[in-house]
Amino acid sequence: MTEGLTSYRFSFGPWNISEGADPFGPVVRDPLSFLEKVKIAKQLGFEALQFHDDDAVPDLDSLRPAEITKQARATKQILADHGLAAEFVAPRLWFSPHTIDGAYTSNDPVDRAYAVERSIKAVDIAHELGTHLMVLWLAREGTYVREAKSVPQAMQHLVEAINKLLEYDKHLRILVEPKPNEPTDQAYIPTAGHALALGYRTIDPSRMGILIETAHQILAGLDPSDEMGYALSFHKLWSVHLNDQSGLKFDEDKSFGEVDLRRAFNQVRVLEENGYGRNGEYVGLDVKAMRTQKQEVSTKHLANSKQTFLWLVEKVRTLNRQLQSELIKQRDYEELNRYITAHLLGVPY
Ligand code: XLS
Ligand code: MG
Repeated sequence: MTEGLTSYRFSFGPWNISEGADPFGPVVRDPLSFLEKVKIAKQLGFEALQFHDDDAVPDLDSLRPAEITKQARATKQILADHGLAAEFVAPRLWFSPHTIDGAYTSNDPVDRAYAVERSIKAVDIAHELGTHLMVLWLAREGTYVREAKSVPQAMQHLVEAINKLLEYDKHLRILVEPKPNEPTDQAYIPTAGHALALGYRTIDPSRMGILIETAHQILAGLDPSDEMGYALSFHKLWSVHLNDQSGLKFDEDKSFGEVDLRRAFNQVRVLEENGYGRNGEYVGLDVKAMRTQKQEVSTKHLANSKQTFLWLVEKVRTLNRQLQSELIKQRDYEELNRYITAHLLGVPY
């Protein structure tokens, strides 16, 4: 364990303040402008925003390079005016007609070329926003029908696409965000292990990292704190998307710790015990406001997730380590359970 206390810095993405539409019903809240979202981020004590390329430059595909640069600079100015940073840029490779059947791994070479071109534009935007980090959530890289694609071929396409990005910008660092399904039936990169191995096949593994999202790893049937610990052990955990998830269903992006407080505690514990945040990593959230929230209280999921994280940091810091080691030595894990429960509940042990 590293000495001294980490002072955590938080981030979220503009898509985390949303209007409440779901596949079965329309929006229920008014949209907020980017500027309003920036003000909320500041008010709630966040220090950075995460971006999809078109959060920074709307309608990106219809703009000329000079227009893209101009808009990216305008976005950067708004951030600078409010003392916020951009954590990363993620190319949105799941909206265009060119990405219906996958992006980097589409069966159509024209679509694959689109995906790389679009990602290069995202690299340029990241540059303007002052970040070297790009997140790849590989939304449509996967299959609905197994026989429609070849996994080895898809891996080759993925590696080639990533290599082009690494070559294009020598400072770029890429974080793969694994997810096992949704929107595809089966995604090619479902876990930290898959993401890590993919990185080692590229031309520069030292610039390939991982972003772990809580809900995604629960959907993969794994414990998010173990996935984080795994990535940390390779020094590859460069960002997180904290949230929560109730069982195996659609990706819920619930507020952090809302479903399983102990699971949340263990994520905070593994981050804290392994010095996460000391190299400038942000505590990123990827949380969704419930459709039932009224307009005026539609950012509480952000405030609550951050608060829960900080409460749990206190729980980690006040854990009786001597008792923990003693119980481990005795192999009395049932007693360890009881102690952790009492500690989390704040009742006398
Ligand atoms: C979706 C992802 C998405 C990424 C950013 O499931 O979590 O929000 O984090 O592209
Ligand atoms: Mg995410």
